[in-house]
Order: sequence, then structure tokens, then C-alpha cells
Amino acid sequence: MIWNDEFETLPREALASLQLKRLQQTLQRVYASVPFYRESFQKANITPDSIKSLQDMEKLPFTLKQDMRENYPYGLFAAPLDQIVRIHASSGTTGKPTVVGYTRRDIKNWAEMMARSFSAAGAHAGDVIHNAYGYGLFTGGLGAHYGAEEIGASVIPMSGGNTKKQIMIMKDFGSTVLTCTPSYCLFLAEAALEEGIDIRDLPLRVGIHGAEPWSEQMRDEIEEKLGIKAIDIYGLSEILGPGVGIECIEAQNGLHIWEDHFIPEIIDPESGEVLPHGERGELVITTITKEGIPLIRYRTRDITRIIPDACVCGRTHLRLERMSGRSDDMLIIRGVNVFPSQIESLLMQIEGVEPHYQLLVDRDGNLDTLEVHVEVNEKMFSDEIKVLQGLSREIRSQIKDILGVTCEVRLVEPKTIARSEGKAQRVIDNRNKS
Ligand code: DLL
Repeated sequence: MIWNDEFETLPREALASLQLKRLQQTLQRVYASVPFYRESFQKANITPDSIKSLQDMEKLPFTLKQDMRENYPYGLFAAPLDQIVRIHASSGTTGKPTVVGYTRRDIKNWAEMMARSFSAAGAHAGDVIHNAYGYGLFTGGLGAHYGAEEIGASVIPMSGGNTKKQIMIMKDFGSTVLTCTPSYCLFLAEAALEEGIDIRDLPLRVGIHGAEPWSEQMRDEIEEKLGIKAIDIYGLSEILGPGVGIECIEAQNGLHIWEDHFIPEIIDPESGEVLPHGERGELVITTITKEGIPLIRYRTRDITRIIPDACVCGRTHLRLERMSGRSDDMLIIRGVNVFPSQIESLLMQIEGVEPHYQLLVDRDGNLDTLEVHVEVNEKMFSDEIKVLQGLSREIRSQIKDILGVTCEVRLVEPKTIARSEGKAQRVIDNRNKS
């Protein structure tokens, strides 16, 4: 179902003129109230009035995560604190977290975008939404919560953790929609089986998964193991939180990005040049309705492409292809660029392998080494050593043939790779540690 017919199916031309109007208002706002933007526009020799068309956007400087860190905590806010009603933060791997603030209207818009997202995934009033995204500074829990309430569903604010209880509640309360990271979803299914519960027998119908990269093969695995439709949802705290974009259940092919609130661009991450629709590169987003912390041409580091074709669902908003990784997650192993998602896709196509893996990168002298730890299923594990050796040789040679990098493969027992209640840690890179 389409939640907001008027805006979600706006003809492209009307959408573009709405975007331009809102972009110009946003530029005026940040120029007037955020010293960082006034300075960066001045350096680029522009004022908000220089932007007369959407094409002119290329003149605007990029905003980086680093800029948010340097203006920690409130330096990029475009509204005074007495108008900020919520603060979230994302913990980076290094240093201080990135802080974002929402005005009352921002929260309303976010709930609306999450309501659109739930509807696109096929959820509606009457659904019992089991929300296992973490509540707290992380945007996942509260972001999904407000959207679930907006559509009139009954939301269970589970948050992450306490897996046994999650399973009991899911069964007893008759949850029909599950929201959590894709890796935690598989963990839940596995833990349920240990309790003698097959999630396929429960009323659960849809899973809405995001916050970390996952592959089409992992989707198949989730849909098979839980007996549900698994929908990809994208977002990042700097821009909003969950609900920047989502797949529609009709196509399950590309994530509609809510273009009346955001302008997406794809750039070459090396040169910064804008790429035409269809080409893969780094996603850059400009917010055009946010008041608390509007961001101009924010470099997400996420790699995707714009799918320019119209979608069968009738929404006119552009679709982004499933994120294929982050430009800063790209591993360079002996000069070869490798995205963890490529290894995941490859592993998931091999019989006997479970969707739990970890990549260990290290250095031996001057040489990078890659070790792929991957779980095999019970059946495979009980097989003869010869069979296991054959399997590990097959994985090794596929990685070599397809990605061009030599690695060691270690097959490990089922359930030995650490499970996460939030984002899975797929890569351990020890190269920079002495
Ligand atoms: O992860 C917000 C969110 C919560 C999205 C719940 C979806 C569901 P951050 O913690 O700021 O925000 O992390 C944002 O996570 O830049 C991507 O690299 C990654 N990411 C988020 N969704 C997806 C996805 C939330 N569907 C960062 N596929 C982003 C791949 C994703 N990566």
C-alpha cells in the first residue's frame, strides 16, 4: 500500500520543482545559521542565490563525516537547542560519536517516512511489529518505533538482546513483522530452533532489515529459514536514521529514496565528479526538509547506483540498488580491492556453508594476508575430513578466480562465529596494530 499517495507518486517534473524550492530554502537556512556552511560557501565563492537549478548543485561543496566530528557536538545544528526535541548519535570506530538533533517537525517527517517505509514493505494497522533494533542513541529503535505507531500497528519495543525472551514474545504475542539487522534475524531463527520453535510456523510475514550490508543470497537464506518476505531498508543517522529508502514489496528490487525530503547524487569517490544515472559510485545526499541538522551534499561512503527505470509499484521516487559496501570498508589486499559483500555473495552460493563468516586481515612481513573463517552446517561438519578439505579448496579457488585474491579458508563448527544483536562485525583488520 502507498502511505502518502500525493507525494509518493508525484510526477517527476513536479517533484523536481518541489526539490529545487526546498533546496533553496535549506541553503538559506544553513547559510544564515551555521557558520561552517557560511565559510565553506564563501570559500567556494557561492551564496545560496547561486543555486538556480538542480544542476547547479554541483557547485556546492561536499560535507564529510569529519566536518561533523570537527563541529562536535552541536556545531552543525541549524536550530537552537530550545527547538531540538531529540538527540541521537552514532558511535564511529574512532573518536567521538556523530551527533544529530531533530526538531519537532523533523520527528514528524521521520515518522512519516518510516510510515511510508512500513507500508511499502506491506505492513499495516493490525500488524504486530516486533522491533528488535536497538533503542537508545542508535536511531534504529526509536526511528522504526514512531513509524510503526504512525501506521497504527501494535509495536513491541523489544530493542536488541535477550534472544530467548525475544523468541518467547514473538511466539506468544503473534508478531507479524520483524525489524532488526539481517544478521540478528538469522541468529534469532537459529536460536529459536534450539528452543524447538520453527519461526516458519509462527504468524511472522515480513522482515525489514538494514543497518548493515547484506546480499541477495542472504535474503534468500532469511526468506527460506523464517518463511517470510525480507525487505531491505536503508538509512544513516547523519541524514535521518532508518527510512531514508526502502524496497517495495511488489518489486523487492532497489530502494525508493524519499525524494521530496532528500536529493541523491552518485559521485566518483576518487574525483568527486557526479556520475550519470545507472553508474555505480558513492551516494551523496542533500537533505531538503530537515531543520535540526540539514546536511548539504553529505558523502555517505556507501556504494550504490541509481536505478532510473520506473517501478511497478507506481511510486515515482528513484530507486537505489542494494548497497554493495562502503568506500571506506573496501579492503585492499595486496593491491586488490575487495568488498566484504563480494565474499559474502560468493560464500552464500556454496552448498553446506552458513551465512556466518568473518574476514581476518593481517600482515606477514610486507605481505597482506586474508583468512576467511566460515561456518559450515551440521551435516557438512559431520562429514569426512576429505569432504571438508574439498569444500575449503573450492571456496579458496572461487575467491581467487572471481576476486583475484589468494586467501586461507578456515571452516569452523556451526555457531562458533560470534553473533551480534546489532551490526555484525565481518572484518577484523589487524594490519595497523603493532
Ligand atoms: O544504521 C540506521 C538504520 C537503522 C538503517 C535501522 C536501517 C535500519 P548508522 O548507525 O548511522 O544508521 O549507520 C549507517 O549503515 O551509512 C551504511 O553503511 C549502513 N547501512 C544502513 N542500512 C543499510 C543497508 C543506521 N540496508 C550506515 N544496506 C550506512 C547496507 C546499510 N548498509
